[in-house]
Amino acid sequence: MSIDADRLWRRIEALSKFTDPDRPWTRRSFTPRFLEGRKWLMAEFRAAGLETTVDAGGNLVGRLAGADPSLKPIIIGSHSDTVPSGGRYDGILGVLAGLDVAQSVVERGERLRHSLEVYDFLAEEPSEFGLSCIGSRALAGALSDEMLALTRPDGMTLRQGIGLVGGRPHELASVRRGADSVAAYVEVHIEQGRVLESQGTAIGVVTDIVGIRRERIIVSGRADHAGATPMPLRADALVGAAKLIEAAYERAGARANDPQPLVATFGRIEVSPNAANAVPGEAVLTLEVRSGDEAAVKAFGGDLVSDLKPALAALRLTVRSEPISHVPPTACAPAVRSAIAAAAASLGLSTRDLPSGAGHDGVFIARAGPIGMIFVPCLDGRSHAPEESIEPHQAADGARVLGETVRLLDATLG
Ligand code: HGY
Ligand code: MN
Ligand code: MN
Repeated sequence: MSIDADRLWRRIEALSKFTDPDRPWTRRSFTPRFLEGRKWLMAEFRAAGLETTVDAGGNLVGRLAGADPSLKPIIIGSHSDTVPSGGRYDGILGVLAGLDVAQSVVERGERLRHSLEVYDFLAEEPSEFGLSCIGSRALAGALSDEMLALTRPDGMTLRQGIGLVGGRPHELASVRRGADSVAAYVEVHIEQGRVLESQGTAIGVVTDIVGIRRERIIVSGRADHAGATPMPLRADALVGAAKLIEAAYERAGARANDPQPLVATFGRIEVSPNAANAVPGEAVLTLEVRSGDEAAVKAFGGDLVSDLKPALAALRLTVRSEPISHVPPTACAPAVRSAIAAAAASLGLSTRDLPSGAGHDGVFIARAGPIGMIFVPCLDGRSHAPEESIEPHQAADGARVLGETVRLLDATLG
């Protein structure tokens, strides 16, 4: 199944240019910029001949009906939102590769046995509501009322946000896919690490996607005058936060060479009153822990807080944590992995198996059917940074392998 490599690259350049001009490459979910990108994408889906809608969960979906309506659909795609100042290719590569594969089917006058659905999942990256993978959670029926009530800083609820992007939050049940309702899900993505590039390998066949747990850790002390409060009387919440951050860094660092390494990040911190002349009274930190070892992911934050409690109490501080989200590690399906490897081999592209340290929508789609992921190398493994970079031939390799994988799965899956 051939794709049009020039068209794919032109589209990647065009969609990435929908960015906040002062901080490339930023297209945050639920913003006017995101909706501009979506409008462009929807027009491209339609022009390519796909039956295109925004589903109740706010996902953009382009569909090609298959010849056998009794078969479950094959789903391909990724996401068009970005992290702040994020990468140019994280997400859009998979959406646009999926679009090109579907368009190539139309142009060749072919009809697949299975319906083919191309998804731009809503808000794969952590959104201003504090939640990620919102569109794929909707498919899995994993958006709880509590999640829908989450608010972003301007007071909008996630329920309202889904409406803002054209979804229908009161009809979420209509997008839910039960167990065994998807023939296969395949996503092309940049690796976001250095393995493929350092080994000169063209294609990564993902074995599994790490588990990710996010917790809010609240350190409470007392806000005081920064000049008039003697050091021994202070209860400085940020000093306690610093102890937690250092301990987490050391504990995760000690597991760097484990068979299932663990990484821990405090990527967000809010201090109040956040003034140069006030002792910090409270620090709210977001801890994110990732590993293929589910038990380790679950235990890390709780152990950290309970072990450090006495040291923080000695600083006149209290500490508590609240869970934000927990997604267990997810295995890619052997049948999809073999199809990807066979597809790459038939195109003369080298492959290797590797785990994904990044999270992806596939972890939710896995509840409805077998999933697989195709990784392509990215420059110096950089991602979630403006420097993220790939070459046109790497994008084309990913799309070609996706097309061939779809062809193989369409021929072999029931
Ligand atoms: O955060 C992640 O792993 C991803 O890039 N969504
Ligand atoms: Mn990302
Ligand atoms: Mn991504």
